[in-house]
Amino acid sequence: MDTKPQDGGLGATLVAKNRIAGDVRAPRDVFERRSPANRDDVVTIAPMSTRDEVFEACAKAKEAFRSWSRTPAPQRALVLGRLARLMVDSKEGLSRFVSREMGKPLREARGSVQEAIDTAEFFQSEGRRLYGQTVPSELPNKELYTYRRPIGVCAMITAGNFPIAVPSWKIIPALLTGNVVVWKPSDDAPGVAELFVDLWRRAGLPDGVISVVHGRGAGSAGEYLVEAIDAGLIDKVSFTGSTEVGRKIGEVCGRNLQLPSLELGGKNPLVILADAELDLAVEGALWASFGTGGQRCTSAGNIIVDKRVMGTVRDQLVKRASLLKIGNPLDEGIDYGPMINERFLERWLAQRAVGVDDGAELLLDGRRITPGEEPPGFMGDAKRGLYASPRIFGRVKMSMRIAQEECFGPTVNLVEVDGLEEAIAAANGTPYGLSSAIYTRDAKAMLRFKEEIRAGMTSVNNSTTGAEAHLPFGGNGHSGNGTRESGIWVLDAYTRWQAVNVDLAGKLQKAQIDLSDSGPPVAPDLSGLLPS
Ligand code: UN1
Repeated sequence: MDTKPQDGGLGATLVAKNRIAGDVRAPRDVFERRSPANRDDVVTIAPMSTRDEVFEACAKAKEAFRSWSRTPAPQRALVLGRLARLMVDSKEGLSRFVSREMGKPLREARGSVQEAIDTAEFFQSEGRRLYGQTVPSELPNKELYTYRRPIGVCAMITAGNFPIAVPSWKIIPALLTGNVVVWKPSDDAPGVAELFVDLWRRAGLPDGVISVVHGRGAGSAGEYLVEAIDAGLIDKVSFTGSTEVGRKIGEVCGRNLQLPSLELGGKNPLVILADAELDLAVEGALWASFGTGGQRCTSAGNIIVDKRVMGTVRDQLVKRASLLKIGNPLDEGIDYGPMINERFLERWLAQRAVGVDDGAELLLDGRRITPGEEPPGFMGDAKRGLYASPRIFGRVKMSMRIAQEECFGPTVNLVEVDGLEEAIAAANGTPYGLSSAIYTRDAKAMLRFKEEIRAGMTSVNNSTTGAEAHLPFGGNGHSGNGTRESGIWVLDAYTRWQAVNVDLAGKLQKAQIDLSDSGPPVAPDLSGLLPS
């Protein structure tokens, strides 16, 4: 890969490329990705793809589909095994690059690379299963089977907050099952995409099986890829991003009779009942709210607390949040780094006035961190980075906009309830249903919560974040369209069932008609029921 040194002693700039069917294309136009920790640090320069390039990538992918889909699954899986080993070997360098490019703390970046390794290892083994079924036939001398068949050209559109883990959830199972991929990575992390695709190449993935088209969303590569659905160039879409964009993609897929995988927003509830182990609950709430600077789709939005323990939870949470160490993501000592981009920062800044207008109480008045106004212990460059201190709203009612609307960033609401019933109602009181959590020692309350919460994922005595790579990931309501990623469940997203029957009778057998057992020898009198 190309890198060029930058002036000013910053890291080298990575030059990312479009790879279309194995060909590296010289870009007509480019965009820069600067580190959110230091806007002077140009981390990556990436091509701004044209519509023609995106369409060409899709058409070329279709050509590659013929041979890749016919490659035996255990052989496809070997590529995943090599990819996993390459990621293990390059984990530290990759993680440092993730931190520098999108701003999550190095510790978490290592976790997100590990998530991709776990996914590759899981699906390597799945390549030796990918089971279908044998099914008994109702006719003699006849065999019935089912097979999973790949769908074709899969368009992947991914977000910048998990720039290697979430793409791996999509690309790895799609390729394992014999599909081909055209990937539009986030413009917040084009360099991570370049490195990831380079590892695929080194792992022996044939040219053309994965193509990358860089660019932005609206009016750029993301939108062109969606246009390619109507042009008949794409068979399946997998998207992680906002509910608003997911809805538009869903509409285009719907009119093309396609079922996309949509992983969308969340306003995730974390419930703390009166009998909870409070230190554990506060620690979980703190991590769920401010881990990754609140920029996970699984971040907690509403902390729903029984009134009997609200005072203690509020005081502890506010105290601990105000002590969080914010700063350079590559510094091992920080709790969270910068906002991923200016857009998230602007929305987060605007959320303050929404909460105040709604009548919520500002328990911790998180602000943009500016030079001269750094909080104690701040370890970043306030002039050059997009930093924000934690915001906590108290006295929040579920009817308020801040309780209903997702806001990526370090902000969380405290909602007071009286007992389990009210807690469940509040937890289900948003249009979303991605992840959720409850802290309690009461086994019956755990059971009730698991059964009644509308979310696709639920933690008991753990935070709302931290899904594992072999469990189904996905949400209900406005959090998605019911599809799931990860584990064996994602196989249904990238394959279609084929039913096969093999007739060995040597004569035409008619299903449902040529039955050797035609039922009991009784003829009920239907004369009163049938028309004469
Ligand atoms: C996301 O924010 O889109 O469960 C994915 C978690 C991570 C994945 C989050 N393993 O928080």
